[in-house]
Amino acid sequence: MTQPVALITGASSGFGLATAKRLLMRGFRVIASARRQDKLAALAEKYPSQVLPLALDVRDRAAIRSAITELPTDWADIEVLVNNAGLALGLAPAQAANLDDWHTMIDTNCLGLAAITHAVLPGMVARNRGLIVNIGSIAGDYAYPGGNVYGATKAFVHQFSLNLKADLLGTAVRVSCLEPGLAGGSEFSKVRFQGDDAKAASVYQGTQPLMPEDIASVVEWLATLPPHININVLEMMPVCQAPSALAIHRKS
Ligand code: NDP
Ligand code: 8X3
Repeated sequence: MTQPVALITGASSGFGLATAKRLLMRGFRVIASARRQDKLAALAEKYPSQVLPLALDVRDRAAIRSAITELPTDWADIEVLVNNAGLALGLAPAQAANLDDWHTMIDTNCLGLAAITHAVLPGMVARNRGLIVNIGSIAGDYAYPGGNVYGATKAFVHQFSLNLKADLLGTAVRVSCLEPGLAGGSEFSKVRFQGDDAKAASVYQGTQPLMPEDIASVVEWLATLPPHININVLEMMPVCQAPSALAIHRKS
């Protein structure tokens, strides 16, 4: 039997890279996609013939369309799509936020994820098999100061996942939205704080956050469940985190 194919976006670091390694260990072949070709090439070198590097900016609709339609025949039947590419930019309150950052987050986290899905989904439906794992976030469920558009993009991921499931009823194609909380060991906070390592490190000070391998192990679990089970939404947090009480501002 040929090894199933997983397409992972954002496979150059963090959750995506850890998930690629996990699925490779489970016998998948991986189409590893991201913008940084050097990182993808390093992964492909480590796993020759098991990894197909795919340099792609998920904000480029035309590039996505041609990349998916031009996949080599033996890589074209994507069994698992992990829509993981995404980012947060800044933590400023909405009234002080950078509008370009908002556009980048919406273009990447919402439109990019939708475009990849739009390109891959028809093949899954035609084969009547497949799994889409969308990486959302607790930020899509719980508001926090400075989360404004980032949280809203992840609320999109949550609802898009559920609506996909509604459309796919009657097919064997599955959709899951995985929503992690505080997670370290990736480039997420460095990107959010524009390369400020000290600020990024302070996010995790005194905590034991989730790590990319933790998220990868849950994706692996989702990808190896019996085919009649669909996990709709899965929220995960480190033990050191909890949904907080509603905030109240009191006059002093
Ligand atoms: P990383 O910054 O380590 O990984 C983000 C990945 O997305 C990179 O591989 C990056 O690759 C890729 N990416 C970013 N923009 C684009 C783009 N325009 N086109 C293609 N690829 C892109 O962070 P994480 O691993 O932590 O984040 C992965 C996902 O998990 C994100 O969607 C994030 O929102 C979500 N998440 C993160 C949490 C956390 O606390 N870390 C918690 C909950 C959810 P490259 O730069 O090479 O293109
Ligand atoms: C990342 C988790 O809490 O920084 O999605 O938004 S959080």
